[in-house]
Amino acid sequence: NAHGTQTRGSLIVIEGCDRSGKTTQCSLLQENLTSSGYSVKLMKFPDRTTVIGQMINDYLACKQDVDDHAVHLLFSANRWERVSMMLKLLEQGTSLIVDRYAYSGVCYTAAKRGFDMSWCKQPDIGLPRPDTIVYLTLSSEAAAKRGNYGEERYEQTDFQKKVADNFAALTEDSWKVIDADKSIENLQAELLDICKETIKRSSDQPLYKLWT
Ligand code: Z5A
Repeated sequence: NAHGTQTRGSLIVIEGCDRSGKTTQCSLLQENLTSSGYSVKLMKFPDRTTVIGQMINDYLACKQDVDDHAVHLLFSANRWERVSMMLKLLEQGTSLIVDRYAYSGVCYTAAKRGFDMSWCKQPDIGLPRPDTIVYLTLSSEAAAKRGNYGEERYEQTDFQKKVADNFAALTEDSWKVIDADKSIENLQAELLDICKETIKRSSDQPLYKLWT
């Protein structure tokens, strides 16, 4: 900027229920933003490449049973183990496009019997707060028509319905809620505009902490 200080990157989170197209859209965002000259890195939670991520992967693939409380904490720990890298990149001016974050953490666990949103939020308090949260909605009927549905744990329509209700309860005014039942190209155009606007708006703003 005019004073020669480096502007920070933006933290942009894409949330949504299963099969809403988050992964498809996030990769396209990375491609399109990079080719327009933005410095962008794609991240995905759960990050299955770490030791904790592998434990989560075995749980999701139904290879391993884990207590519901313990697995909730693993998902959170999997985010915390990436925070120092995230802060470094943001500080260097790289924007992060993040496929799922703490909001998935809260909404999926809180859909289980005996859990409430307030307990579920606790371990993620203090994570970097996103500059923008996009929430992609998709009806369970539309989701069921998309590929590979029902292979992993959590992929049953009644559970997904509870998750969607939790997202609706968690949504704040600042969230961008977008109907994902449209072509990949049209959805991408909308998301690209949101990302560019966020990067412009937040570059000189402080980065806040989640749920504080
Ligand atoms: N979970 C949790 O419990 N706690 C946590 O803290 C976190 C996650 C972070 C795995 O997540 C599970 O972990 C997830 C939440 C829980 N449980 N469930 N269910 P994941 O993100 O690794 O995996 P996933 O939810 O199964 O997401 P996904 O497979 O990555 O789905 P997606 O990213 O939303 O969609 P996609 O892969 O881009 O697209 C799905 C299919 O639809 C594919 O065949 C596409 O070609 C097709 N598609 C995409 N867009 C369109 C459009 N626009 N039209 C038609 N078809 C499309």
